[in-house]
Amino acid sequence: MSKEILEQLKTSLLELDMEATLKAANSAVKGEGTTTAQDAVNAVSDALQVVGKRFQTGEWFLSELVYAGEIATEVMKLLSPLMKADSSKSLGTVVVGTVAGDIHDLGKNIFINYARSAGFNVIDLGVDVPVPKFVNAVKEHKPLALGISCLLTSTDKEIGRVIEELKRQKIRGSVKVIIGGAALTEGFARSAGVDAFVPDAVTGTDIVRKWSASQ
Ligand code: B12
Repeated sequence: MSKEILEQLKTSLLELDMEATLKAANSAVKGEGTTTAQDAVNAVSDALQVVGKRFQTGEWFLSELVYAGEIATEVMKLLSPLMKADSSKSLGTVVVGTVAGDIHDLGKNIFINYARSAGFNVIDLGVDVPVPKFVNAVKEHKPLALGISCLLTSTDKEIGRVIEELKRQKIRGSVKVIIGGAALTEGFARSAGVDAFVPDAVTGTDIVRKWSASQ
């Protein structure tokens, strides 16, 4: 996969050209050139940052935001096989979901890919996950970590609610909580009482790997 393919991936997505974007992603999957799946994921993420800005400034409308999201979803389906590696021994279980009221899942799915390829058993609760579903999954699967994704500032309070419910049910001490997503910051993470906030999926995987090693 060459730099040109990554540029093609980015510009095609920003031109909302599904066919050309998938063609560029296909070349990436076929391993033409030297760059990695992470480079391709970064190219998609960069393009989506621009999509977000265009939406924010009113240059693009909801229909364009939705279609860019659909293209990115298809691209991630093609890229995810590249992020998977064989691992015979599980490093532990990680439960992951996107908070209630939020249906963004691209970032969550990238983290899941990386965590699985690192050797974790990942239980994916999906999107729009209500507090009881997070808490029941912790009770049922007894994971090493609970990963929560949140892209909307209107739904970030859900994270504090999950923490409160884990405390109320006296299981907060049994699980580490890691959060990620565009709406979140380090300061928010501290006030919500989680164990870690990460800006990207690779850092997130490194942190759960460290938690697993120090068990
Ligand atoms: C694509 C997109 C959509 C798609 C989502 C498709 C999908 N399947 O996910 C669709 C069209 C559905 C959508 C809908 C909406 N969206 Co939207 N969307 C985006 C956009 C452009 C990209 C998000 C994305 O996927 N980025 C790429 C991924 C890879 O990045 P990421 O999610 O941050 O994930 C990385 C890290 O954060 C981390 N990570 C993420 N989660 C987790 C979890 C764990 C456990 C870990 C360890 C790590 C981790 O790892 C990832 C990889 O490194 C953003 C713009 C932006 N700048 O983020 C707006 C954005 C998030 N959306 C926004 C809005 C307003 C909406 C809508 C409300 C629009 C509307 N009026 O209807 C709806 C909300 C629907 C809902 N109820 O959820 C706003 C939010 C503003 C705010 N501050 O709250 C943004 C910021 C756009 C903007 N600038 O205005 N959206």
